[in-house]
Amino acid sequence: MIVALAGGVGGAKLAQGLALALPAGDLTVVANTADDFDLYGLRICPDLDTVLYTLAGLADPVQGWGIADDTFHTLGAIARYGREPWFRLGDQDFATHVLRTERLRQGATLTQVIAEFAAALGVQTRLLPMTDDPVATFVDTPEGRLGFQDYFVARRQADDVLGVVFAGADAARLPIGVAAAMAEAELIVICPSNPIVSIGPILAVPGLRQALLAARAPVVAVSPIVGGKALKGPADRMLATLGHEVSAAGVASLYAPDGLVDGLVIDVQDRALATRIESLGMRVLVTPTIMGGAEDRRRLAEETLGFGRTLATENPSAPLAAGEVGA
Ligand code: FO1
Repeated sequence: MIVALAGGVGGAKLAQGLALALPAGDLTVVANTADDFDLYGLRICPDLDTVLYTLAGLADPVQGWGIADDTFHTLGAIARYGREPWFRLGDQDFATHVLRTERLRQGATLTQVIAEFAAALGVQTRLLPMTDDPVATFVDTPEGRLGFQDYFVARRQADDVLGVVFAGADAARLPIGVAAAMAEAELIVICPSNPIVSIGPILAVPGLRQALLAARAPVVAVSPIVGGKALKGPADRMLATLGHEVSAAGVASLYAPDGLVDGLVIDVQDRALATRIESLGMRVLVTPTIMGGAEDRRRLAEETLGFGRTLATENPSAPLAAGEVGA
């Protein structure tokens, strides 16, 4: 069994590739929930939904979030009441939020609700929230502390991020099954999601980091920074304003402490960084990492799985078999 940690769009793409590359039911995805928030009385879980819709083949192929060919009549009607429709919730997407909110009010956990949705949509991957407890990301900016979606969507990531807070993380508990899945896994994959605000909150849930460190399986991350730029979203600017190098090597140094990660997959554009990244104590696989459609996703997933298998079995001095490894 393979466990993947994922944020939104980039994480969802690799999760889909892994689901395509593995036998049905062999994948568990743990998704970030610190972007979750309430709007119009409904509980919105953007990263979980992005992974769910992507695995179900429903995701909008252009923006990566929301449902393909959705319409926005409900949001238009909300705007008639004078409410600014700043967060683009489609009509079909609304159904997910309405039913989730109903189930949560009935006392179901988010883990149960997502499992019900996944079953209804024919998704065979086990999709788990990082916690059933409330955790909320806030970003500190020159304008003050902002809620995550205020920063990300309403203000279009225009503010410099000077600090990040995961409110509630200290008291959050891992859902049943996450620690066991990590202990049993053959490989743990950290998807190419923002290391600070997508993977950061997952690692902040007490017990998760310890489970990663204790896992027998190798841990392989895929860099979301290619050629010094984020593939999507503000990760590059966030790394810069938080004092990190904006490169795959900067991502490597975030994941290097305590030997958290055993291997990093970097793009061919970043080949020159491989030796420096390996000096941080992890192996490197150099391969094209920019994912378009399902074929790219599956290929990157297969190469990541092959790299992980090599790390699990290799004698450190032996030549690596999976793709083009090292400088
Ligand atoms: N991202 C945007 O940039 N603008 C939106 O209007 C927007 C709406 C939206 C609706 C549902 C959903 O599941 C996700 C949505 N996202 C939107 C994406 C999302 O807010 C962010 O990509 C994540 O929170 C960051 O991973």
